[in-house]
Amino acid sequence: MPSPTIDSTIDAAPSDVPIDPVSDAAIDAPPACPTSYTTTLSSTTSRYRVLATAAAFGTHHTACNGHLTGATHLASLETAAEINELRGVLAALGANQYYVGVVQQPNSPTTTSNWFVLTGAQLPSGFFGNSNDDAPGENNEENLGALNTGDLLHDVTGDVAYPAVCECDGKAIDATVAGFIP
Ligand SMILES: [Ca+2]
Ligand SMILES: [Ca+2]
Ligand SMILES: [Ca+2]
Repeated sequence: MPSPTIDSTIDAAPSDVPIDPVSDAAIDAPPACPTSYTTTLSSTTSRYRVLATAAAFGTHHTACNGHLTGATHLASLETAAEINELRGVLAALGANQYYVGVVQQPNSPTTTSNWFVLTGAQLPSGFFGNSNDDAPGENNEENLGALNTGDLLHDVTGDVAYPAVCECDGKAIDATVAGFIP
C-alpha cells in the first residue's frame, strides 16, 4: 500500500527565478562626452570638437587632453572612412589645415613610414598628400600630422599655428605614441 505522503511536495517551491535579469544595455553605447563636442561622423561613435583658434601643436594637444581626461585627445584617425569624413566636415569650415593626433616615430626610414594615432593604432597608409620633411627625404624634422582639407595629411613640425580637431572616443592616449611627440 503506498504511503500517502510520498511525492506530495517535490517541486512545489517556485523554481528558476529570472536568470540574468539585468541585460547588457551599455555595450557599444557612445562614450559620455563634453557637450562642447558637437560634431559627429557616421563612421565612428566618437564626438569631435574643432578648436578654431590657431595655435602650435603642443597647445592644442594639452587643451584636447584636458577636456575629459582619459577620453579626449587630438583626433585619432584610425580608419580611412574617419579621415575622409572628417576632411569633408573641415572643408566646409574655412581653414586649410588642422592639427590632428597623428605622430611619426622619430628616426623613421622614410617620410611616410611609422605613423601612429595617439590612441595607439597605426595610421592607415596612403593618406599623405605631402610628406616632404622639409627635405628630399626624411630628416626627422616634421613628425606631426596636420589634416589638409584639399590634400590629405601633411607632415609638419608642430611649431606653426593652425586650428585643430579634438576627439572624444573614451580612449586614453597610448603612452608609447605620446612619447614620439617632439
Ligand atoms: Ca578616431
Ligand atoms: Ca618626418
Ligand atoms: Ca611637410
